[in-house]
Amino acid sequence: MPGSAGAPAVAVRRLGLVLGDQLSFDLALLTALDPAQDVLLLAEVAEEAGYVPHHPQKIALIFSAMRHFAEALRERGWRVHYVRLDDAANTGSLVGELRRWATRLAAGEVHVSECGEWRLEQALRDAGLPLVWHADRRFLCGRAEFAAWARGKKQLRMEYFYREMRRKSGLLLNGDGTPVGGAWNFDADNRKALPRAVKAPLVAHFPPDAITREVLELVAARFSHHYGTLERFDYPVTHAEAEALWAHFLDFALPAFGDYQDAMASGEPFLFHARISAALNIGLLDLRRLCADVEAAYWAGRVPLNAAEGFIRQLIGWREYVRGIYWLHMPDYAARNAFGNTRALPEFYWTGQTRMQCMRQAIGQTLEHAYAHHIQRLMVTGNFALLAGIAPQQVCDWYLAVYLDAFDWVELPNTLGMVMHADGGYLGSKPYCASGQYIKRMSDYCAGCAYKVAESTGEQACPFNALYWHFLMRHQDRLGANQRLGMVYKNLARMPEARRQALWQRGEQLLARLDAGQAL
Ligand code: DLZ
Ligand code: SF4
Repeated sequence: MPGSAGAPAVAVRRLGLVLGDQLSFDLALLTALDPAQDVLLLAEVAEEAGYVPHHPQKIALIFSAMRHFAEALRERGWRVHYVRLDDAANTGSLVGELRRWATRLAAGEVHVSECGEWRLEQALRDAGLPLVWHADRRFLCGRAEFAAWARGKKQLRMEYFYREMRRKSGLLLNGDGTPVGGAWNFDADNRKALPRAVKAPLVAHFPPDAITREVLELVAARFSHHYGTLERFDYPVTHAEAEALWAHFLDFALPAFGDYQDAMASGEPFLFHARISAALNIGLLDLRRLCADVEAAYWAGRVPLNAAEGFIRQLIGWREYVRGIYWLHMPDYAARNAFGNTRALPEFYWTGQTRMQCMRQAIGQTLEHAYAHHIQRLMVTGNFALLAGIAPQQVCDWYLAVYLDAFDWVELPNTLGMVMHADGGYLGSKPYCASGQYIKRMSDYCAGCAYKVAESTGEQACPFNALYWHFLMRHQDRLGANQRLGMVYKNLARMPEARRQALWQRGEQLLARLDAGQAL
């Protein structure tokens, strides 16, 4: 019985650890080890599940995908020790399990892969084990390569890094190395609101199999105190299921993905988004393959350029860029707080109980599906946290906990840098602050809201409006010189003093309510 205590110790030379977000057959570690004589370890541990209150669906996804992957490895001839969360001998941490099994198997070498989190990588380094490290080949740009690109630059910009990655990968390039379509970036063509007549495609479903059902029971019993529901669990847990989700996206959603990438609609949690980020981040899909498929769909005339380029930009541009920044600046990056925010994260982030329809929709679907798309995360929940001056570390912990695809390397720079501008503008040139007008333009939320988006002061006024101006006023020293906010500050300067005062007062009133623990 794998994972059970009492079996006699067998001397093996090498032990390989496969983490819950490293479930790829082409992991460098698996190439280096030999199924005929080496042993693999996968472990479900309380520490990883509980160091932030992960959404129960996220824990279920990882445990189920780990169990399926362990089976698939065994079918390929590997000896796998699999530790279940409720195994009596489980020490509760990955370091503990690695030590226990290294001792028990008298392993001369313990093979591990670069982690997705500084915390865990440090803990493994400090474990006093004979570690052999392997690079994570799932990314296009290695850590050292990114550091070389960033060297000497005071400010980094995704756009220039992205062009490097386009050149490196050869994706969407003409024969002479120029970008297809005459521009590198078609972001301006990714911002259409959703017309009423356009309907989101049907969603692909993944009903739980016996392994997943067992995991769902375990998670329900052990993690019912974490926020989020388990009932609607509907995500791929194997490579084959992830492939099916991907094929569904290519056929049904990618063609319109470019146009409606930033759109939001009530009761439509997924729209034209792929829902593959979690599968990709835990190793069930391969980045290079996905990009090649999207490029092939473009060359075959099945999808427009703004969809193909927009998708590829997210993967080889933004995703790799934030990973590079993470490893370049951890652990200091996590403590950055350029605006000096101290306000606590409002309780309604965990319950969705707010009268703001946009927030209720974004948080509600987060609790139901452990998912919200990038604009909901950036311009609704993120924008509110930025405007309200919430402590960035609390915001980061929330995003890490509630999203299925959130691992520290990708979540932290996105939240701390992009959403909260807490790195002072290192990762992005301007804060993504916006009033209710942006949300109105990109969604149908405001029509169903208790607040009035056209009003900025008074009890019925959309909270985003006054908070937006309050944010700009209170940080004028820091942001006033930012060229990309030039127009906005000009508008502020032109405002009658009485209007400015009224906006400030309304902002103060809203923040006082948050401080008093009231929902808005
Ligand atoms: C997120 C997570 C969870 C919930 N549980 C486990 C686990 O039990 N075993 C494991 O190996 N990995 C788990 N993970 C993923 C790790 O937290 C992840 O490898 C690190 O955060 C680095 O990205
Ligand atoms: Fe959100 Fe304001 Fe629109 Fe309500 S009125 S949905 S709070 S932007």
